[in-house]
Amino acid sequence: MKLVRWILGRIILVLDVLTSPKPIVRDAAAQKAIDETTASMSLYQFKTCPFCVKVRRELKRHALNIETRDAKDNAEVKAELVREGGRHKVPCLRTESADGSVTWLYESNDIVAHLKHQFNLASGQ
Ligand SMILES: N[C@@H](CCC(=O)N[C@@H](CS)C(=O)NCC(=O)O)C(=O)O
Repeated sequence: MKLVRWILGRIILVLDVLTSPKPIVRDAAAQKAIDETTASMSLYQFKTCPFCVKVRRELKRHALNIETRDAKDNAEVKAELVREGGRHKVPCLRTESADGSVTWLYESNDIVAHLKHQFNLASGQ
């Protein structure tokens, strides 16, 4: 079972690389403004989780530079997700506000919808 999961994981990664979306290009000022906001975000994820791949592809497509944290192999990151987010489930988007408050958003569809709304992104943008 572990081997099957490993093989499926590699297939997912290869397909992801082969069909990787092309990032949109913004003018420097617009990208800088977005980068300043996304600097306070991180995506807790597993490398081969298909839901995480889906979110990472959206980040790439929309040129959202959000740090990714490995909640599978990094015990510290995993513990942080469970302790502060409440569940060991990925993907999960952590956002720290200017006042220091932190939100944890689970569910790939919700994460993508939230980012599209926050940055006013259309599908092709
Ligand atoms: N409906 C969720 C599904 C997420 C999901 O099932 N993630 C799996 C990894 S692919 C997970 O976190 N499993 C918990 C674990 O392995 O401990 C989404 O779309 O984000």
